[in-house]
Amino acid sequence: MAGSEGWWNTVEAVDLRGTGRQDLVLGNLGLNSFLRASANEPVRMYVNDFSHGGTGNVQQIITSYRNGVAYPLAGRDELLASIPSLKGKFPSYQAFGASRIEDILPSSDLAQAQVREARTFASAVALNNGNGTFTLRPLPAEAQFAPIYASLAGDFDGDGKTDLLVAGNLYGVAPVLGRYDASYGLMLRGDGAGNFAAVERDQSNVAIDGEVRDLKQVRGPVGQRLIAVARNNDRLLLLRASSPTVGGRAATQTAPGGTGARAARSLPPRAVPDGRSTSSHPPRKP
Ligand SMILES: [Ca+2]
Repeated sequence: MAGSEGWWNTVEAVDLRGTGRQDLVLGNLGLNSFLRASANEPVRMYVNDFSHGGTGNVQQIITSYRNGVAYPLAGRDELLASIPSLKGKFPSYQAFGASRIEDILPSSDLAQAQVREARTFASAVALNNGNGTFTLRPLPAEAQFAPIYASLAGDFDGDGKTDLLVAGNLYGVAPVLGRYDASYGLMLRGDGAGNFAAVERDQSNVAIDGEVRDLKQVRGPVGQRLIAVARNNDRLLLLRASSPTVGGRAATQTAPGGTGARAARSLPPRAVPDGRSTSSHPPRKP
């Protein structure tokens, strides 16, 4: 797909519209970042052994556009730490000023660098047109507040149309960017045609903190639908995803208009892979 270069974190293939074709749910960096990317002003990453250290190590330099000019994301101190040879060229902050990457590094080093470009950071769905092409459709603004690293499709409100649960966050990033922690998981109600609308948290009861890295639907002991939430450096979390009713149709048990997913309970400590047992998420009563 032209112009779809991004910092994609996750892809899920699922028939979102009942067409019999697999659409894609795509988690990207999101749009709540210092970094902005567009078709004409991509974020670039230059990778090369700019320090000429001879150890085979490479450095990555990210640039983004501000007022029509691409500047390195890293400041003088950060660049000098990874490329010490620049100290002679930029003895002061004043000398560094608003240098472009072309002002900082020799053209030969840049010519030999691997360059990667990102042109969109919006998390999206890609709708399968059935002729080998896809149409990229960004998810709503509420889904762009944080990077998405996991998605799960399912009919969570029982209206017969496929909905989405998305989640993510990213803590280990450069100070200039700040950590991406705005997501508490988000339920997106599908209209069956590839459009999705954010569901308020007080309706969805979805409140997942941490760095979510995977979502999977599982069955509980009596057949109830549960969503397993895998988080970096944290316990596995189980959410309830509606309940079967007479006739087997999935229906919500939350407040009217709700979407049916709510925190069920954390796994008992013995089932926690990392052995930690303290709980910051006490069970919620229905
Ligand atoms: Ca639905």
